[in-house]
Amino acid sequence: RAQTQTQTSPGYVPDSKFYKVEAILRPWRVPQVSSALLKMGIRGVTVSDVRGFGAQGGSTERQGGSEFSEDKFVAKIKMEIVVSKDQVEAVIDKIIREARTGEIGDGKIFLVPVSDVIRVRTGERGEQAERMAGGRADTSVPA
Ligand code: AKG
Repeated sequence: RAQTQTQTSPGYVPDSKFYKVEAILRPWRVPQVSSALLKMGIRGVTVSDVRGFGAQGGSTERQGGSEFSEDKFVAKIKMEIVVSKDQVEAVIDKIIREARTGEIGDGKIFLVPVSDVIRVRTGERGEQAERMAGGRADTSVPA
């Protein structure tokens, strides 16, 4: 496990079947994170180029008395992964393990309940849409 302070389980309130793990990460750590997720069987990952700042106001070292301004946005990657509840903690642990340097700017993870998952190709919903499946048997729209 990563050398981090691990909080006790949040109990997932509001309770949901699916959650989006939204991670704001250092761009150069993203290939390492995504290949680790692929290795653990995660197949749906969305990434976006984003810019932002957190508690440090975009500076790696906070200068005494200095105010942050809009030009302090730092380039990050937002990685979004929707998984079923039982996969949430493993995904979070993996992201922390692969993304953490221990320095300011490692990013943050947000956990968001997801109401439903719908596969566009088939119209499947819920667990059918979330699980990895393919091939012809999977192409018909359920009656
Ligand atoms: C923050 O604004 O909270 C930061 O961590 C700035 C440093 C960085 O993101 O590289």
